[in-house]
Amino acid sequence: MLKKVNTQIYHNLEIEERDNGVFVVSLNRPSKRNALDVDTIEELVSFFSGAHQNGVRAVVLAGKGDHFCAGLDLVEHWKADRSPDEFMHVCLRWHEAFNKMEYGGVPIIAALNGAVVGGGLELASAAHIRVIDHTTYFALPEGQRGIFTGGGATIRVSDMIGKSRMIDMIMMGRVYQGQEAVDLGLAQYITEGSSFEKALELADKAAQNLPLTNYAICSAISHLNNMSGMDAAYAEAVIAGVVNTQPAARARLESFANKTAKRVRPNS
Ligand code: 1HE
Repeated sequence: MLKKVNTQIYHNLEIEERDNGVFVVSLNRPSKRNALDVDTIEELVSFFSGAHQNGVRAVVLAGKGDHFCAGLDLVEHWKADRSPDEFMHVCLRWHEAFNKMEYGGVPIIAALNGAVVGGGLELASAAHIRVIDHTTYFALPEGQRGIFTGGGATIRVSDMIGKSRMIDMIMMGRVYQGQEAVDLGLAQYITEGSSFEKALELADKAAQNLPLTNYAICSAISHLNNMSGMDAAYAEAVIAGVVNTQPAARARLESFANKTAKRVRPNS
């Protein structure tokens, strides 16, 4: 049975429920450029751990204010003067949050504006779809700050743009934006209007897919990519056995068979 999202327990995130199971999850520390402190990461873990069971069908992930996210809360980190062990455990909670996002089975559409830098890019890269507008820019300033990535950039950013481009970004502080960022694979969509409006439109569209189909898209593809080819082929067949025979798909298949379903046509 579906539970419900308790929006009251979140403070560093603002959670807004819209129609058809679409939720807007916004980083809500604009005065700190939505820098990721320990509490924000815990709220991300909490929301995304239960999202599918709580009836969340698609998420728009956004940042309040002019910047999506400035990455690790550098002031908190500096003040805490952490030991290696302490910071390793901070990073493990980041991985917990971002893995819950990537593998959680709920479509996450990131609406990116302004700075998407450092850990902000790591967060964005755990989303399934990234939308940018003319304000958005990507960077990995860790090299210049005397630190390194710890929230999965070595995995997800290098997966998106390739290892050598990621090395260049973090070593040189290189910034990417606009169509070039899309061409490199940092985002799938660029819009002339606001990234938020476009992300909402895409989330509404994703939410119209069957939940089990979205679960496979937003979980299985990532898992399968971690496997050997032989294992992935086997696991894909098992997943398709479950998803492609779901009773909820019968009506959609029938409407194709009786020629009432929309056909796939080229873009006009
Ligand atoms: C912050 C942070 C932050 C802003 N941690 N407090 N990330 C970075 O190296 C990015 C650092 N931030 C920036 O380069 C700029 O702040 C921005 C380009 C994002 C925005 O510039 P701007 O001019 O709009 O804002 P600002 O004046 O720099 O900052 C406004 C406030 O936000 C200010 O706080 P205030 O109390 O003095 O008003 C800043 O201190 C605060 N702020 N960014 C803490 N990041 C798991 S490892 C991950 C590794 C990383 O992510 S390294 C971080 C990389």
